[in-house]
Amino acid sequence: MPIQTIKTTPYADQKPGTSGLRKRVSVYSQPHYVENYIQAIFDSLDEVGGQTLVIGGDGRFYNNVAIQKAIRIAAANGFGKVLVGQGGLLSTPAASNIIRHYKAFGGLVLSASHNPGGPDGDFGIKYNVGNGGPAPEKITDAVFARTQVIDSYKTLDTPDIDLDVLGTQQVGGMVVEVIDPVADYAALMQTLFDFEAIRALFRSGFRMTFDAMHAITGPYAHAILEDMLGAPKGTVINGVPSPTFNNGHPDPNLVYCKDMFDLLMTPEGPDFGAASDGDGDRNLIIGKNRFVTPSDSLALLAANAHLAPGYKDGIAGIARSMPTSAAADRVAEKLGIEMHETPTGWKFFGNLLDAGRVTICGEESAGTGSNHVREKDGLWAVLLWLNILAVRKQGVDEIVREHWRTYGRNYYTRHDYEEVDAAIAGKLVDDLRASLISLPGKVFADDLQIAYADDFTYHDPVDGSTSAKQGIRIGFTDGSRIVLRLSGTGTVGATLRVYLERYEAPDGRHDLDTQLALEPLIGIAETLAGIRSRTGRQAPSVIT
Ligand code: G16
Repeated sequence: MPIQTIKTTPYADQKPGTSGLRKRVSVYSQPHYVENYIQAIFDSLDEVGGQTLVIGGDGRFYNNVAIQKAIRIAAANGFGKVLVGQGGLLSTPAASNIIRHYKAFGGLVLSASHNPGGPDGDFGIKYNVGNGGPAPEKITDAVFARTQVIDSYKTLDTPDIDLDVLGTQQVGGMVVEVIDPVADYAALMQTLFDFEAIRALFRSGFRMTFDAMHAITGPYAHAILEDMLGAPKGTVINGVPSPTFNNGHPDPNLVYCKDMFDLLMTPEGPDFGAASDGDGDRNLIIGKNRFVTPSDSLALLAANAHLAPGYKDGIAGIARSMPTSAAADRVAEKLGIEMHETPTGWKFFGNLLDAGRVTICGEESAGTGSNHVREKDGLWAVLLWLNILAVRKQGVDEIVREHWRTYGRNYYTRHDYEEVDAAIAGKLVDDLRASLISLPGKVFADDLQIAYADDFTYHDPVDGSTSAKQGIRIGFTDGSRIVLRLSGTGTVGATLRVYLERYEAPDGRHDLDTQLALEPLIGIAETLAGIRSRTGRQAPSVIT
């Protein structure tokens, strides 16, 4: 079968963000757009001849089109084999596991995560390397550079392959194997968690609801929670993946899972509520009368991980992204283990996990995971919570309160200003950055005194690389913090994120309303950055 070399011209906007290249479907649908990007990825890698590539996505609109293109380009570039999930489906953590389990060269993960899908929604392509994790900046920078000069790509003139039939097919000289998307992942979960204890929990009448949000975790949750762990049928809701997420927004937060939250706050509601996002790497955890913030969840999972068989010997260390609250730091301190603060983006955890320096990682953006894969993992977090609940025989609220009495509470919130004019947002950040040097020592109401103000630079302790300009940190003498940065995952304009945190000691007040507890810091952020006057927004678009 002759390899076709197709002439093309570069697109200026193919710079990967926090997590791959996320754009509107209308952008991805432009002639050669997908082809350019995938060829640029392959051109930026070492020799791919004869190697195995994993491909899968969250089933969103355009998934099937992009997968067929990717398979042809992979074949034309000399890959020996492609492993693809049946129906083109693989959750992001399952894709990471498949790459690792089958020792593949890397993988293409097709998703725009929690962003809406459909013809007017978003699509995304991310390349993961052989450790199963997102490509490091060295590679994403090279990919972007390549997209700017690309003048041709390679493909084959072959019919679409049937993604619904398990087994092998041939595309040019390359084998394509369609695999069960769930089996290997479910087997991995069985090695980590005490399935018998969780089965007993469900037998005892414990009730949960899991919202798959019409996204990728439906098949995984049905198989693991209902079929393997014996949760009653109906525990998983919205469990059939839809290309448009049933016209919903697959972001498991208190805005898009408000119905579940409300249910959990009622006496007749279930004991436990959870949800995952478009591609299955984020999680939402709600107990009866208790929402657990992602930052607290990270700390709680780290403190209790030893109760699950996969972590029974303890954890080596914890890593969190810089804007994530310092709740986990207190756990690491007590356990006497390493604690790392990294830039936003799961890719920064890869080296620490590979080097065995940390076992559990997490981010304020509803992501937690461990060294079992190199992505955050929504269902993993849910199963670890279930394992902990089964062993401790306590409710979520009780466990959370005990945790605060031991470690103190980090009140925490994030205010997002979405689709702000990019130039205005950029200037706001630049001006704040320029003022940082003058801030230490300044005192505000409530005796809040600035201890340090900087723009976070990460020095990777494993490979020595440096990543600068990762977000503005303003720290106070009492441990409070304001963090401000621009999102790297938005697709329209700029999203300004303001993260606010205040520490309350173990014997302090743990029952305050979060927004009220953080009010003084919210005021200081406004004073320092002038968000309202500059953006014209009177309130954040989303508060989490
Ligand atoms: C991605 C990244 C995360 C990051 C999040 C938010 O999550 O994988 O590491 O924390 O975006 O990033 P930003 O603040 O730059 O928008 P996901 O679930 O969208 O892949």
